[in-house]
Amino acid sequence: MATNRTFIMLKPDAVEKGYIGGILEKITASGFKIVTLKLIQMTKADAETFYEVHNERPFYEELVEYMTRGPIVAAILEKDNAVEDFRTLIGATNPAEAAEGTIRKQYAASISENAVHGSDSDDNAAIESAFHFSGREQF
Ligand code: 3AN
Repeated sequence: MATNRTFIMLKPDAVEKGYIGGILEKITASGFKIVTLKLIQMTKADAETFYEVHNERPFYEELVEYMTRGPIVAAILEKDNAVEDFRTLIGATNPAEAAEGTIRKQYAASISENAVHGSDSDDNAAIESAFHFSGREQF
């Protein structure tokens, strides 16, 4: 996996509210290329594994329930400095603290339902991409 790639998800709240098109438009307008993308339903086991790092946190159960209540969009994006630039584009975890012009400022409802995920490091981008996409699905 090249380090100019990041893994992202549009979470169930964003999909439910019909924000897929608006968020993808903002992503591509910000210079990211979509290298692969799919709509999938995460199982409870998927979400527990994906968010294992948070399993001691008080919001872990709520997070697993939220991430499995409907389909998500999973995608890999490419751009110079993709991981950091995407984190800047999505804004703070808590949308109340997210900067103007960020995806979370525009589309996220709350800290627990915050519309979008972006990997926080190149290593995690590779791990999370491999979790959701087989080699044949990565273009
Ligand atoms: P980010 O998504 O900004 O990297 P993380 O990795 O700290 O934030 O948290 C992962 C996910 O866990 C968040 N996107 C959010 O859905 C949920 N989460 C984080 N902090 C809280 C919290 N204090 N209360 C409820 N849910 C939270």
